[in-house]
Amino acid sequence: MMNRVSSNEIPAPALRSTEPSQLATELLERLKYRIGKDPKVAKPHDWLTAAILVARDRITDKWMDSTRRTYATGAKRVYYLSLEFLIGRLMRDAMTNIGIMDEMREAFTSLGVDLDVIAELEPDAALGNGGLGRLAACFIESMATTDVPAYGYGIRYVHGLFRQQMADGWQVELPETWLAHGNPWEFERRESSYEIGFGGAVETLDLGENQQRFVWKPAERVIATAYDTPAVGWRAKRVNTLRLWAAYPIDPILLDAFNAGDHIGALRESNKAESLTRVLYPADATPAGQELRLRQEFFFSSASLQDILRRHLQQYPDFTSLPDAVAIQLNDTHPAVSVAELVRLLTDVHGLEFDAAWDIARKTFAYTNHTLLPEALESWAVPLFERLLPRHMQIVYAINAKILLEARRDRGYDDQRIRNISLIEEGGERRVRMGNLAFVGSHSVNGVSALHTELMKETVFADLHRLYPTRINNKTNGITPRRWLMQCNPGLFNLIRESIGVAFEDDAERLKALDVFAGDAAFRERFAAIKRENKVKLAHLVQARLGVRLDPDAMFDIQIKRIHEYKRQLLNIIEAVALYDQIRSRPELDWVPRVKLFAGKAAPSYHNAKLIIKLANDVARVINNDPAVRGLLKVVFVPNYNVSLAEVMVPAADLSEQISTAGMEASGTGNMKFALNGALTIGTLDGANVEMRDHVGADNIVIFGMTAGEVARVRAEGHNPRAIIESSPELSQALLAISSGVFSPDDRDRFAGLIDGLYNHDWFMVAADFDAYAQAQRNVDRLWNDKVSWNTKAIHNTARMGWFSSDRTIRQYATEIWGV
Ligand code: T68
Repeated sequence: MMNRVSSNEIPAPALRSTEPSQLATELLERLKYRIGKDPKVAKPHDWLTAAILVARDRITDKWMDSTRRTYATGAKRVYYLSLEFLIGRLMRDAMTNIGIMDEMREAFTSLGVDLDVIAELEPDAALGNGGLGRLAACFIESMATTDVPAYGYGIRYVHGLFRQQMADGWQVELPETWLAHGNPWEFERRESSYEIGFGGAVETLDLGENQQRFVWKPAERVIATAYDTPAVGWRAKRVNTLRLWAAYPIDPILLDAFNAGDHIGALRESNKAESLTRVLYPADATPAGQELRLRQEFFFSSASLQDILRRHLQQYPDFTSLPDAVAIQLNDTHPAVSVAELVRLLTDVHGLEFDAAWDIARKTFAYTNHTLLPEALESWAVPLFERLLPRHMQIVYAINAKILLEARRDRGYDDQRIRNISLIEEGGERRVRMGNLAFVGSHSVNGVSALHTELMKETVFADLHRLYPTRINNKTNGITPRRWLMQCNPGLFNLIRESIGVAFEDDAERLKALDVFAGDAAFRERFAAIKRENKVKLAHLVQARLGVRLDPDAMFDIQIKRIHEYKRQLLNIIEAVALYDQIRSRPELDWVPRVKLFAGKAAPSYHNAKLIIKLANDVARVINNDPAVRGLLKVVFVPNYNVSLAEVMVPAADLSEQISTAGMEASGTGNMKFALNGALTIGTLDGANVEMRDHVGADNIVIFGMTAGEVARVRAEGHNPRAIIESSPELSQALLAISSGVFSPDDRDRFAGLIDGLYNHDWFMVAADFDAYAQAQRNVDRLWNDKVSWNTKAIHNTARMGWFSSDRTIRQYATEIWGV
């Protein structure tokens, strides 16, 4: 009848006004009835919870609309399976996307509370290690923004990525406790629970006529319970679901044992189940290896697939329609066991023939690869895999037999090629290769930058690529411009709006309109002033946390990312030492004042990465306390890098360090965040840097060093790093200073081994690229001295980075892989 809300009904939150007074009323309501507090006694955390509940309630109606719309239209659903979602804080993101940020701030002011102070209390959801997890978080936001009906599936770790503290310059890991104050964003779904099995045996039932049925009888079982978080897109067009699984015991307490006095034993099962989802593995780029990790991978894969199949059967009579109704994206190989699990569920549980199930699986799955590092490719020892997942082992063998037969019989593959494509690595300990399983079980296999995708075809997947030549495709990574421009850099965002209007808010490529403003002196001044304000903000943070004073007029040169030898923080530090030497020996020259900032975590077991952190801190201490370079060079390592710290550091950068050994960084996404916020990049031709150069123009990025092809050639032919070092006086001197203990007087040999590695093999081409890097840095100095030219280039970077929006990436996945 009437489409208006009657007076005694609660208006849908989406229809409620966003007047600050209305929001203030809602805040007080939540405080009283949901938290049970009077405003007079409310603690800051109570206000945070109230704010999140107000935002969440407004999102919930949209959420239900979106779900109804997906059912009604029979739209294809996308499932993004990822062991990691590195979300960070959600409140600002949600409020910006539903358009109540400013009104909320006003509402809080009217209640005598500062929203910005409250917002700082929200813990980061750090359910990821680095780029891979952050990409998943950007994708979740962009899938909602571009109106793709999608679910993210992952694990609700009780402890996310460890907190990093410094003890005398060494990294110390402390547990992270993001759930300590509860999580007002999530909805627990007790009704969405599934049993997950491990171990046991497989029974074969003979059905006659050569027909068999297999029944897996697991020895252990746990329950997977869903926790849902709404994921709201820009302008709240759509709200999708991030569904994270937690493990619970089937019997919370063994009463017999308890009653017999074994109080600890009575809880053993319960502890074992819950330990499954307790912690995120903190190693990036190296496989975790342990049994618990394989358990985590299978646990979340199986729960997600059972959930997907249940939902499918609510709408369709059987599974023949699965590939038309469902697309499942595997974020790296961590969920690759899903390929075998889907075949098992379809055959053993739902009674399909193996060939039909295999056909459905292949049409449904797609796989994204994020690394070529051979040591980073996941594989599981056959005995472990077989013990934990006996039925899946059989299925892997069955798939393998099929693939190898086709390759040998139809394509004439010889023994060597067969060995390369096999799902089982032979020779020595037999292992299940998860990359090959994901490859053969998917209709699409994508890399994350153009270069990386080409290298996939030439290296790890060469023989599989020859067998399936249309399967590998490229989807260059992107970042969400909401978090990485609008929210983290409001000054720049407002300047852009004022200058080119609001169209870029819905289409980042419209940032192009900013290009002409690079020629406008007044605009350049304002652009530079905003950068300076962002630098002041970062300087305050560094002063408060480390007691180091930074001059916001110095060049802020920033490298923030996981600490890894291939990312070459060491190259950057050695260059700082060389620069320090030069400034001291020729103080009369016109040096450009620089602050070199670092941040990033090392995997707890990665010895050299931890040593590199210690080196950065040792070098920083010496340089920052030397009056001879005061005001010209500072080095700072900011502890506990996370998404929230990135949101302060990225907008404050003048220079972005993207200096990985060419061919080793699959894409990088930090590189995109910096350039979008008006930093110049110094970088190698690696990952997405190559495409960034194409977009921003070769004049607006500083490229140096060996190419991926050159690195491969030198590695194959062997090189003589010692000779290279000896022919570079600057480098020799810097290395001598480090290895002889100039920066570590308390332990002069501390860095000797690290530096020896450069003399002896230099696998990451630190020595080989040093001179080119140092020269590129001096070119950067020259550019810096011409402020008009620097600012012009910076503006071109912002204007031309729109293509790297994750909205573009998601549209490409949607049309070219998912068919939605
Ligand atoms: C990163 N990979 C790539 N891995 O290094 C980076 N690995 O170039 C790329 O931009 C990004 O993925 C997104 O595509 C990772 O971040 C991990 O974090 C990881 C975690 C566990 C195990 C292995």
